[in-house]
Amino acid sequence: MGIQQLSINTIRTLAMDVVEAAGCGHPGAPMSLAPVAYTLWTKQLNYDPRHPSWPTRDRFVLSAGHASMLLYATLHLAGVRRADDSDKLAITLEDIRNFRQWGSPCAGHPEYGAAAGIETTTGPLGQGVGNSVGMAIAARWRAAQFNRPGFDLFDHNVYAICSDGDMMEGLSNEVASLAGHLRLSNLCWIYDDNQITIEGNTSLAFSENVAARFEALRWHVIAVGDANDIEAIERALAQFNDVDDRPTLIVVRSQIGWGSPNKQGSPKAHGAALGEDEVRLTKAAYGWPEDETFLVPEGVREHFDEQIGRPGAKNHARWTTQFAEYQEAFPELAARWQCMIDGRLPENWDAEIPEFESDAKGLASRVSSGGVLRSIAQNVPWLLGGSADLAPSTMTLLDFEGAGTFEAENYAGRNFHFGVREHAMAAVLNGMALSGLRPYGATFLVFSDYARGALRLSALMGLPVIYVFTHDSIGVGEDGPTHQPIEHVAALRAIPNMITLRPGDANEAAELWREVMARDDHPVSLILSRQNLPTLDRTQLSSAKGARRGAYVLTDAPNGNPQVILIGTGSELSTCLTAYQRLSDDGIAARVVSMPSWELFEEQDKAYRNSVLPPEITARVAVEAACEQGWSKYIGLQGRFIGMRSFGASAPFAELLKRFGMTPDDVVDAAKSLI
Ligand SMILES: Cc1ncc(C[n+]2csc(CCOP(=O)(O)OP(=O)(O)O)c2C)c(N)n1
Ligand SMILES: [Mg+2]
Repeated sequence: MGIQQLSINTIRTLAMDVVEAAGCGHPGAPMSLAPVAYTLWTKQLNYDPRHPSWPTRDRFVLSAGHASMLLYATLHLAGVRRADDSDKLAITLEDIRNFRQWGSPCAGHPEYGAAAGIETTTGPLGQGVGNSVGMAIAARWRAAQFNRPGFDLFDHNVYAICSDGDMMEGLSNEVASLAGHLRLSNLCWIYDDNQITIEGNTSLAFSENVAARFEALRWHVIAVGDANDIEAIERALAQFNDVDDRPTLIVVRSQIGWGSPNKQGSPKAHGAALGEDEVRLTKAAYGWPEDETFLVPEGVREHFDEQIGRPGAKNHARWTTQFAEYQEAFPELAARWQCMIDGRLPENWDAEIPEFESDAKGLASRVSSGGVLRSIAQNVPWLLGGSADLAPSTMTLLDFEGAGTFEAENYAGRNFHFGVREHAMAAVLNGMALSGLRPYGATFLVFSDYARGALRLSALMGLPVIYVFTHDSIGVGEDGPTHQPIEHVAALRAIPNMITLRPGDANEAAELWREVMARDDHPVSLILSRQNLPTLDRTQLSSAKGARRGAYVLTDAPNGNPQVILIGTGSELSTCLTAYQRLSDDGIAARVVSMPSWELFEEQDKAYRNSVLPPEITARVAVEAACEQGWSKYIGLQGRFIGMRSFGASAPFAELLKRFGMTPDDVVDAAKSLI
C-alpha cells in the first residue's frame, strides 16, 4: 500500500475503531470521505499545523458535523497543535480513544473551542456551510481593508464539506444564494453526494438536480465521479483555484461506509457502529491488519508533516516576514489589524456615544440605538453588519462617510444587505465573528424565530454577535398579530449564554451598547421599540448607568420603604412611571425598577439584587408587552404580571394598549390589588 492509501485508510480505520469503542457515532461518512479530507489537507490547504491560530490560514469547516471523526483523525494526523503554543497536539490519540466521553475534545459533533483546528461548531445541518459564507465574506473584507500594493497578506480560502442533509436544509440555499450573488470565489464547498440519509436513499425526499441549482445560483460546479479518485479531486481543487468570479461547488459521488462488504452504500453505515465482525471484514478489504485497533502506521504522521506541516510552516514564516515589513510601511493599519485580531477595542471607541437630553416625546429605541451604533462604528472599523432587508425600519444603516456597502464590487464596505434571509444572516454573522469581526444583524423581533437555529449556535460558541431586533411588541400596531412578537423575548431569554437587552429609553440604550461592546464572549439581542419612548429626566431619576447592572431602582418611595414595586422593561418602563405618579398621588409608596436585562441582573451579587428587589417586599407588578413566561422568578407567586396572553391584534397601538389591559391605570389597579 502506498503512503497515500495508507494515510487514507488510517483515517478510515480510526473512525471505525472509535465508533466501535464508544458504541455510538458515525463511521460511514469518514470512511467514504477520507480521500477528500486527505487531498484537501495535504495538497491544498494553506495551514500551519504548529500555529493553528494564524489569522489568515485557510479555513476548513466540516458542515456534516456527524462525520466528526473525519475532522479529529485529520487534525491528529496533520499534527495540529494546541493554540497555546505548548507544541502539544490539539488532539492526541488518547483524545480520540475517548471519543464522545466526558472531557474529550473529540465530542460527538465538533465543538468550537474544544480543540484548535475545530473552526466552528457543527452538527445542526446547514449551519457549517452558513458559517463558511461568513468566513469567506470576512476574508474578502479583511483583504479589502488591509491589503496594500505589494502586500496581499490578508485573504484566504474557505472550504466546507457538506452532505445531503446540508443540501436539503433551506439555510444552505439561502447562504449559497448570497455567496453566488457576492461572487465569493474564495469559497469552496465539497458536497458528499452519497445519495444516502438516515431514512434511506435520498430519492425518498430529494430528487432535484443540485448541480443545476447551484449553477443557477451562480456557482461554478465541478463533478467528481468517485470519492476515491484523488487525482480527480486534485483537478477539481485546481479548477477552484482558477475560478475568480464565483464560488465553487465540487460534487463528489461517494459510497457511504466505503469498503464495508455488507454496509457500504447503506444507511446502516450512517450512524451506528459497524459491529466487530464487519470491522474485521472491512479492514481485510482495505488490506489492513484485522487485529489492530487505533493503528497509525509508521510514516503516516511524517507524510502529513511533509505534505502540510513543512509547507505550511514555510508559508507562515514568509507571511510573518512580510507582515513585519507591512508593519514598517503601514504602522497604523498594522496596529489596527492587530487590535482586531486580538479582540481588543480601539482606544476612545466610546468617545462619540451621545448623551440624550430628557424629552417627553422621546425617541423610538430603534432610533436611539441606531444613533449609538453609528457613534461606536465610527471608531471601531470592524463593527459592521446589516439587515435582512429592513434597514430603513431597523435603523441600522451606517450612513457616515466611508462606510460603504459590502458588494461584489466593493468588499471593503461595512453595510451588508443580507436580503430577506434571516437564518442566513445569523449563520453568516457567526462566521464573521469567528473571523475576528464584530458583526451585527437586524430584523423585526417577530422574525428572530427564522434565525433561531443560528442564534443558538452564536450562544453555544460564545460569539460576540449583536442581534438588533426591533418592532418589539404590540407597539407595531396596525401590522397586526403576524408582526407582533409575544413569546420571542422569553424564547431569547431561554437560550443559555444569550444576553437580552430591552432598553427603556435612549440613555439606557447608550449604556447597554457600552456593555455590549465590552463583552466578547456572549451574543446579545437588543430588543427595540418601533414607537417613541420618552427620554427620561435623569436629574429627577437615577442615572441610566444602572442599566448595565441589568436592573436598578429608577425612582423610589420617598422614605425608601415602598409598599409595592413596579418592574418595567423597554416601552413599559414609562407606563410604570406614570402609574408610580398616580399611586403617589393616592398616597401609595411605590418603587419603579427598570429591568432591561435579566441576564445582567443575575450576574450581580446577592446584596445588590436584594437591594433592588428586597425579598420582604412581595407586592410586585411586572409590566412587559410580551408573554409572562419566567417573570414569576422576579414577582413571586403573589405578584401580578401585566402583559400579553394572546397573539395581539391589528389596530392602532393606543387602542391595543387599552384592549389588552396595559395602560398605566391597569398597572395602578394591579398594584392596589396587592396592598
Ligand atoms: C438540522 C438537523 N436536522 C436533523 C439532523 C439529524 N441528522 C444527522 S445526519 C442526518 C442526515 C444524514 O444524511 P447526510 O446528511 O446525507 O449524511 P450521511 O448519512 O450521508 O453521512 C440527519 C437527519 C441534524 N443533525 N441536523
Ligand atoms: Mg448522505
